Amino acid sequence: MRLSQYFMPTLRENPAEAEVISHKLLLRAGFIRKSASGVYTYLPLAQRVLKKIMQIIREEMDRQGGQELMLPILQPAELWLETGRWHVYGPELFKLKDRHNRDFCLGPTHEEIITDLVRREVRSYKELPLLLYQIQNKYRDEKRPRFGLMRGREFIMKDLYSFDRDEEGLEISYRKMYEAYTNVFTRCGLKFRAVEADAGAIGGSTTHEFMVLANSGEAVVAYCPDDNCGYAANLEKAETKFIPEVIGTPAQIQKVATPNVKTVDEVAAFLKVEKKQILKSVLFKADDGYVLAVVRGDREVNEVKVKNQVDCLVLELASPQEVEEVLGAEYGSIGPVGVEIPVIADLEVKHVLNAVAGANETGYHLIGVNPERDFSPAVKYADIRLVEEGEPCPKCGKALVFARGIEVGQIFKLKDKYSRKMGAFYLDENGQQKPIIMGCYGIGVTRTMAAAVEQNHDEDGIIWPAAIAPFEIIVVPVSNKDEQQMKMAEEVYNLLLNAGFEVVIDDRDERPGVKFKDADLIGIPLRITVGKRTVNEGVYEVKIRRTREEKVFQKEELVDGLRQLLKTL
Ligand code: 9G3
Repeated sequence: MRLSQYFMPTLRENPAEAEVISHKLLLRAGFIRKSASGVYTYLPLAQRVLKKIMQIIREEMDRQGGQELMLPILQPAELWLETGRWHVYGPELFKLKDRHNRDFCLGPTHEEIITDLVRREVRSYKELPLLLYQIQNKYRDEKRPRFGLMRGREFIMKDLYSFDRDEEGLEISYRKMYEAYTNVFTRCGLKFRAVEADAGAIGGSTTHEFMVLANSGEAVVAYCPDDNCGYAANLEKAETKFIPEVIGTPAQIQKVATPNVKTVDEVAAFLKVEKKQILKSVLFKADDGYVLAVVRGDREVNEVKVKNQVDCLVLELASPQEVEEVLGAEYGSIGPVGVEIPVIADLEVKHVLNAVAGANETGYHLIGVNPERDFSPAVKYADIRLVEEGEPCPKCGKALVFARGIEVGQIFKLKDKYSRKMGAFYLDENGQQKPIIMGCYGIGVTRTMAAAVEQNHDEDGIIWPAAIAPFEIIVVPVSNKDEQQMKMAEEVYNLLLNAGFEVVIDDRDERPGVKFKDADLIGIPLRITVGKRTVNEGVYEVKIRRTREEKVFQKEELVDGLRQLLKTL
């Protein structure tokens, strides 16, 4: 490929609208353009990267026995009404009508469509297991599309669905996908971690997220530094290792005035107590009811853990007005003593024997609170707090380490959630009808491309891992005016093409500085400079994008030398 003809519109300035580095660099380097909010055009450079990622995914899915198919993007409302998800997802679904006024949506995911297919076609245990997948555009009308390719409204996803006879079969399919995903992200040259996650709205038990590690990631993962232990979970899921710490000795409960003292820090300063002696109370609205979560003042509430303790569909923070209505006080003065709504307290709370808590009267706190004595007997104690870095690993006790990551893959056990709702049954060896046991497994393809940039860049631009780089090598003649340089550049370009490399030549009539800057920006792993030294001494300077290291090769050494180098990048 010749850069003089290549459709690669680069930008000199950083685009103002881009909030994250991958968005900035992919725009600047001419990989993507925005078409509408959360909708992007992938230019030739991006298409090459995406095709490589998709090829790796296809090979790894096929290796595990996956069969590729293509499901419709346009999906009839009837199927979504069967599972109830037409209304659950509401405005996030892109809905449309055909000329007969029939309702459709653009597929945000394909559980309904594929379960419909399988319930019609699969009859017997002999036809199971099945692993079916596709790579396709997905549509989600996000409230706030953000961060470029990270949260688009149209994006590419690989989605695979497994169909098994029973849970043992599902376990095997799940492990196959875990292995496939590990291979995919390893082959893409990305640093990543598989972490336990909360199944949340999807339901089911076990779930793992595959996180590309990057400081800009939105998600926090907690992991054990000991590879033999291997514990890793996202922050919402990460369990705490409960170590009872008795704080204080029982005292008489008393109400004290704490005017304008609201936050835990203010209470600690005003009453001259340690933060861990204070009880922090947070009111949640759980469907139509309320629940009060209580943790020690030096801890934070983990909303996901609270939700798992409460039998409800939606759990959200109560508004200041709701706090007033339910507890009769402002947020800074609420507490668990004497309330009529359900109270869930963290395991540690029970051991604060002389605690400070809001009095449910604005401007007042209670001191000398003893949970066992003063809370309603209906209180429930559970792990509902966020784990902190350095706390003991719940599995082996070593100090946990935190890292930031970007979720690029997720694997779920759906079990019979969809097959029961939609009537996807099979007949077993004894002629008995049973629900098909399902799993679903997704990789965000366009998000993986963006995550690769978030993880691999420097101040000059992108640094593609060789396996997913748009080109492996860029040949740069320093001066287009120098006929000898141009001739030698063309020669080496053809030599490398014939040797099977993915190579591009920068034959544009630009100053060398511009060419070098663009090569760095686009992020091609290896750059070969053809300049005076090449003409005079017959040597080729090879610059490694990632390390900025320069190596010098004779023409005869070039093909082998580049092949070796690329293996390491
Ligand atoms: C919707 C809308 C948004 C959604 C969903 C449905 C997320 C939805 C979860 C999944 C689960 C798995 C197959 C591949 C692996 C992940 N956002 N999810 O179900 F209608 Cl609008 O997509 N699906």
